Amino acid sequence: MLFSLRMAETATTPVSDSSYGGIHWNCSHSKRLVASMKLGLIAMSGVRAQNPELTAFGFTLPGFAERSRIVASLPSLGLLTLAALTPASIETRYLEIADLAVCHGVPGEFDVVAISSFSAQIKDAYVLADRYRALGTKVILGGLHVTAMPEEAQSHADTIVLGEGETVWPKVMHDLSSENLLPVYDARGHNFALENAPVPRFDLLEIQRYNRLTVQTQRGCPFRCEFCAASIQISPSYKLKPVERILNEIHCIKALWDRPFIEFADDNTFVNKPHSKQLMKALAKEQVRWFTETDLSVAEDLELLQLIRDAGCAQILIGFESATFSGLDGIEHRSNWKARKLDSYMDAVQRIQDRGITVNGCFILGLDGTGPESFENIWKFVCESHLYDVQITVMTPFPGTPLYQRLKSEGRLLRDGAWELCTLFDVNFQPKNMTVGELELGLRELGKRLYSEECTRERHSGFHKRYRARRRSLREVSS
Ligand code: B12
Repeated sequence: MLFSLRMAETATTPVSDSSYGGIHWNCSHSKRLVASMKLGLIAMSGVRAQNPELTAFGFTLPGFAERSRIVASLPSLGLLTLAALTPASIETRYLEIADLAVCHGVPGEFDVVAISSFSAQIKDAYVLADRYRALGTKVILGGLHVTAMPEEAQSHADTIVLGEGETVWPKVMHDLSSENLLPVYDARGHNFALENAPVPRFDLLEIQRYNRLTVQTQRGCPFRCEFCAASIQISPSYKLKPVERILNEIHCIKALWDRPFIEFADDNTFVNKPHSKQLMKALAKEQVRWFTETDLSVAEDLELLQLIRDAGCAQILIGFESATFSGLDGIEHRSNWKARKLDSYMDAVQRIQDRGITVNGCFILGLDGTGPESFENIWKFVCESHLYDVQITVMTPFPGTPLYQRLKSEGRLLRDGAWELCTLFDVNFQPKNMTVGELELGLRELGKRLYSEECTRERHSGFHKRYRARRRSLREVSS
């Protein structure tokens, strides 16, 4: 298994109002807890790839392993959010399990556990759920995978929750207390308003274990990329969290960690430009560093770019997906937006990076409109665009996505139900214009080139050189 193994266990400590800046959501836990019920919130939390050659590759390449180490330390924002909606009468603990193989039996003694996992570790989640149920502990399962595969999940749980957890969690807790839990709580017909978003219970974390924390500023995305398996899967519409709510969360984090690093857990942060600008202006006063994912349209708004730069941005990650028109054609279902933007890719990278914002460009390997030549195309694009960082992943048919349905109906899934391969690095489909072996080799070879120490150093130092030169020339023009 790839990367570090971790199992953190943090007990709920009742907190006083003052330690959280008087923000109500986090502080609703009474000091006079009469703990009648013990709830374990358990996050499956590893970062992994199954293919042993890829695993070895992951360990040996610094650029690649570095990013994985960083992201591997993120907590489950979903569970921390539900914790904020859990009544004070229920004693709540938050745990993470990175690798079930090193966890014998079950961690902790609980009356009920709520387990969250994405597809890649869902089978481990099921094993854990079965172990708990064998001991008489009630199991609640929810999240993206469970929402996509409800029947499968139901056979490992007393209760499953489909869709956004917030809309039904208070009822789940009520029914739990009255020993009346239902087998299914389906929130998919409800659209949770982020105006009502509670502040996640960051105070449940042993904060020093984390090198960044997540904050969600919105859910969904107006685009419809065929492969997307993020919050678009559970959010009935694209919606924004009010800026004051986002700031509340950041203030709560700062009460625990004065100069935090934040990762926005959004599908596409800067789609709505007025909201983005309002958020950036507010963030500029907060002294936090942050990272997020977005699309290329940021490059078209110079005012926004300046605000992003001034607001403490460490890096933005942009889904370029492919370096060719044939690769992009048709992947965004609404208006073929990504294909239409291809001609502006190079300029966009330059415009963003000229403002001192580093771009991590993401490319998907194995797209239907690409063949073995695509690896060289990406390499050339990365060199010519001077991208600061690059992320390459393999096209992945996550359950619930249009891509999964299409590949299944075309008979192109190699192992249907092999969710452990949903890692973004393992190949589990028959590529259209190359063999599986060519795709795996292409990933490894391109990875070796892109993540070599030399190439990474050149990309990074090239960025700084170009940025300094641009600032010098701007100074000369203005003087
Ligand atoms: C932070 C993050 C991580 C973190 C934290 C994981 C964690 N334990 O939550 C880490 C770094 C560990 C991680 C690991 C991986 N990740 Co990740 N990650 C993300 C990221 C950036 C944000 C997720 C997030 O915080 N969302 C916000 C919260 C509020 O939403 P939520 O979790 O869906 O929770 C809501 C509901 O689903 C529900 N809910 C969730 N859990 C539960 C449980 C119960 C009991 C109930 C009732 C309700 C409920 O209620 C919540 C509130 O509405 C997303 C990308 C993105 N932009 O969204 C990718 C993403 C989720 N990750 C992804 C992947 C592929 C991985 C890895 C496989 C990478 C790898 N190679 O190892 C692993 C898999 C780990 C696993 N457990 O299977 C995919 C998952 C797709 C899928 N459907 O499986 C995403 C969408 C990225 C992508 N490119 O497609 N990831």
